[in-house]
Amino acid sequence: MPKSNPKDQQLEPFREDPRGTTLSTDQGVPIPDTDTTLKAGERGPDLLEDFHFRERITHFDHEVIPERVVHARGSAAHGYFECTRAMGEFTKARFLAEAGKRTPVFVRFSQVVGNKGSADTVRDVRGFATKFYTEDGNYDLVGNNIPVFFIQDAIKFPDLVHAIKPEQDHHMPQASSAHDTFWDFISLMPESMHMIMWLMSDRAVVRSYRMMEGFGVNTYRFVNAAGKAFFVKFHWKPVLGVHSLAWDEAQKLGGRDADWLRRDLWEAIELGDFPTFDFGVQLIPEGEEDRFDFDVLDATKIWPEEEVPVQFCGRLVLDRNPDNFFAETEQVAFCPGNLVPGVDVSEDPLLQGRLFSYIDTQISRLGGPNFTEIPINRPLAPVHNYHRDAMHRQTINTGKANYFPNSIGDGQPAPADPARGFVSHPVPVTGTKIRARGPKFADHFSQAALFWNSMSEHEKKHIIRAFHFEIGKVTSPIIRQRMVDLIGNVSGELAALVAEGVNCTPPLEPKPAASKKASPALSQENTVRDTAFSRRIAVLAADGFDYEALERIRLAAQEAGAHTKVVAPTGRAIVAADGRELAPDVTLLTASSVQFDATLVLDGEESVAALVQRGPALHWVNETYAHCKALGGLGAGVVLLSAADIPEVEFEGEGVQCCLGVVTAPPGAFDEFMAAFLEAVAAHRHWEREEPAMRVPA
Ligand code: HDE
Repeated sequence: MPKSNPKDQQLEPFREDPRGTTLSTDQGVPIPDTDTTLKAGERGPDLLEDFHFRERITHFDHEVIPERVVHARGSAAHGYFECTRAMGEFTKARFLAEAGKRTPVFVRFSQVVGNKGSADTVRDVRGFATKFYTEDGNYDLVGNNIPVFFIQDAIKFPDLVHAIKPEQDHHMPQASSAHDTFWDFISLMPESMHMIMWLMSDRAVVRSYRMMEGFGVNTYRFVNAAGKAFFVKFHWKPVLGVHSLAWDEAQKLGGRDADWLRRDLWEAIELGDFPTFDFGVQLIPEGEEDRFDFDVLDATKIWPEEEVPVQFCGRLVLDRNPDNFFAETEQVAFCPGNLVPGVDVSEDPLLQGRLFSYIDTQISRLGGPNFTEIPINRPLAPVHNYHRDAMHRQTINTGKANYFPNSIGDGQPAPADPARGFVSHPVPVTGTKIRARGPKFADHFSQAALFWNSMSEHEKKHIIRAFHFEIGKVTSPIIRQRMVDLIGNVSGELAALVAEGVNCTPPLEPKPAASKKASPALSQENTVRDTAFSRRIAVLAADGFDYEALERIRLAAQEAGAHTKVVAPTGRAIVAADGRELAPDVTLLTASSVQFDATLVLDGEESVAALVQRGPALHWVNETYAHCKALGGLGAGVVLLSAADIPEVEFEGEGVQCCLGVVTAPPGAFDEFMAAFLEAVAAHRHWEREEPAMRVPA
């Protein structure tokens, strides 16, 4: 374990290494027998005096704590944030003060809707919460992978969450928005329309936590040493690009490996493929916020990157898995109100409500106000104050002075020097007490249309299919029609296409598109698609495979940073054509194509002849094709592709053939084949294949 990270060093005394220790009770009494209860005679009954038995059962009975009311399912990692550009001009935050400065972090990624045990790959928003252990105390950036939110005002949050969670009578469906109560609520909440476009897009079906963006969503303030403030929006950009699963693949993964995102994060860190994100900010100087057609305080709006560029100033690297899921991932407590000097809140009404909610919920989830003393939540900065007592208090405050001002304790801890401490930015506040929002908050559709206009053709198709699936599952025709009518405010064309799939009438008088603008930064088509780093490649092989081909393929993949796994028909070692044996990594009995980014069928006539006889091998190839992933056939491997009726296979050509991510080559053309194949893997998906894929029975 790397211990150079100061947070790791702080956690060290709390870690227990069981090696060389003796079993004991919680009181430290050594216990020689932990398997048999103390009884009156061999056949019992048990004796109440058995304190070891009682202690074990009592502790077990109370092991479960409430799960988070939202974002219950998540996974986390330790790492560091490195400032890459000094930002003193905009903020006095010390973690951004000089290039090269490192700050330890703990990041928790999460699903929003499902329970703690729900599947990772459902259509949902993902949480992206970062705790920076800075020298000025903990700073939490509690964001999501979608830059806007469903509602403009936090007071609506309980309604939103009630509507999207399983329905109250039968508690179904789990971890899904595809049901009546959610769409009933949304169809009555026009302000949610922009967020809904993102939720129906590929952004909500992430391939990996390592391949999604993060956004602060709410608007905050940066404040520099001279007291000048800037409205700020925060961005995390994954260096591997923003990538998504195919919808059918996501659903199948929910059964094949419900821990898909959790496992991906864990394994990537164990393999040294450290998840890395660039950190950037969009800044609008205070006083200039009125020149935009959106209100900077409205969390249902983005600041288009073409209008307000993202300025990069840091890098996040996650390089250590937690030691204990409960102690760290479950007990970590974030709050958007955990701020450090240089970062302040704005008047965004969604943010204001969040400031109250997080600590409030943590008090009941973690059993009282002392959760800040739990090791993962402890700041690295020293803590001195007049908080006392309450459940589970760890600190032993000495002396008598538990109040301020005091003379008995020399007036200490004393208030910080304002130049060093946190001082709220002096925002002038005037106005009449009123329940209302600013006029620009009323524009609910132009940015929803901006998003739609910015999508590539295949992204648009995915959005339409997502609407068909989600609204199609709504049993009430009235709700379905109301949704179609609402979508009509974004784009008449989209509403008509949705109506077709859900048995509704297109809006009678289609409105013109709510905006004609587009923002290229919103399309995943424009993301990073030139690296096969950390991708998982399945290599199908059976007895008679070409060992040399395997070695060459592995080497080429390794050089590109990709990982290969040999998939054989069963767990038995397979024998190569030259007699060498190989233990497979996984088998057709245990694994599925959806657990890989690409599939390659190895050369070897006997091997391929054996695979052609197996339905699961044909299905594997078909499914890889249907999910638009790179598919390769080397030498005789092409025969399996042809047996699976893969439409793009070019059998007649000479040399390496590459068509829509299907790569074939004659025996021995390893280098050219792997160059083309890895390029196809790097492209992530070949969505152009979706129409032909409709013909493939996978
Ligand atoms: Fe949260 N949110 N939220 N949220 N949120 C919680 O706090 C809340 C919102 C986000 O990994 C809860 O400790 C309100 C936006 C993340 O532990 C709770 C509102 C964004 C996480 C809460 C919002 C988020 C939470 C539940 C509306 C993106 C998981 C457990 C105004 C910027 C953090 C907890 C982790 C968790 C309240 C909206 C992100 C109930 C009232 C917008 C990533 O306090």
